[in-house]
Amino acid sequence: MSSKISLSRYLVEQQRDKGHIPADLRLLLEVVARACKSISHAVNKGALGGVLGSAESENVQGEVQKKLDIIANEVLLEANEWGGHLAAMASEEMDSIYLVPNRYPQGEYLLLFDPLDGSSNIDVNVSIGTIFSVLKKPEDSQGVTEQDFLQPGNQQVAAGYCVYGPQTTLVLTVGDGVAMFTLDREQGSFVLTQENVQVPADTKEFAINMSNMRHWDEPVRRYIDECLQGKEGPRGKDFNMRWIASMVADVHRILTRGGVFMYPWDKREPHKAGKLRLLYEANPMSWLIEQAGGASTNGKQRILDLQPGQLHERVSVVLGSKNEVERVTQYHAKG
Ligand code: AHM
Ligand code: MG
Repeated sequence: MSSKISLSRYLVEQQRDKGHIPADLRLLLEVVARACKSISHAVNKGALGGVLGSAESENVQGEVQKKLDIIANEVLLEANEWGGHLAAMASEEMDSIYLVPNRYPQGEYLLLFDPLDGSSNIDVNVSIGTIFSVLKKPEDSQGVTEQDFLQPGNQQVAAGYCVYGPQTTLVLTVGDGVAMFTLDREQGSFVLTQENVQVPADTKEFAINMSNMRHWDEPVRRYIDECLQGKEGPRGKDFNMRWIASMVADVHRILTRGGVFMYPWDKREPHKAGKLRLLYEANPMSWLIEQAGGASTNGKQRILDLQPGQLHERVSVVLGSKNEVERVTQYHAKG
């Protein structure tokens, strides 16, 4: 008998033995994982599946959509709408919320996702991924409105991502630490490959898009400048840099070996609050990082405590190894 633990078994144990998640949430997560599996297949086919390149449309943020952005969005909607566990969904690729059609039973959860993060990497065969966050519909709410989604990240009941790289890996938290599952393509199932993931508190690796340096605010400049000075500078050690331009892949590296990731606010218009979206990028990633012992702020405050004002709100992000995130945050406090 194999001693491998499948995602299904992990979730059953979280429900039955640990009492961490109700049955409906377990089902929801199984469905999200199934959708990720099918997105992974589409991504893998690449040019053979005719899925590369741009579609002739823009999303609500005015970005040109890639064919795979749209496919991934549809896969997630179709997989999740009929199961009875959801009330509504929201996505980076959709202007407003998607209500579960009346012909299906309504559940009590809200699912938010970036169906395919790292869009600029799709056509060049570099890692991309799906990010998701699960909230509970507020109890007093009749029907579902956009307002119901505007909950701080500390209200999430599950969060995760699936990275489509050399391996397809699903990373999940339900508030009981972080677990990683690798897709076994022969069996067609996600298998637990790491539990109790921990981000080291210190690091010598940072991730930021250096081409934006001239737009950064002073505290970010100071932090990066000190890293670049290496052993001879105030930090007394040499730093390495990585920037994949897929948040999923950058965060995956940080969960695996530590590091600090930043997409800060900068002086360009119109993205005054940063580039990344609070509800379906920053919040789920922040919870994962915190569950692994790291930290995540917008430079000033804990991201998970921010009260969202809009569905597609953007936010500055500084996350990863705790001591580095605290340092960047202190520099902002002094500035
Ligand atoms: P996307 O959701 O449209 O793909 O944009 C988000 C991505 C992140 O994955 C990544 O960290 C960032 O954009 C990269 O931005 P840039 O191209 O400015 O380096
Ligand atoms: Mg994204």
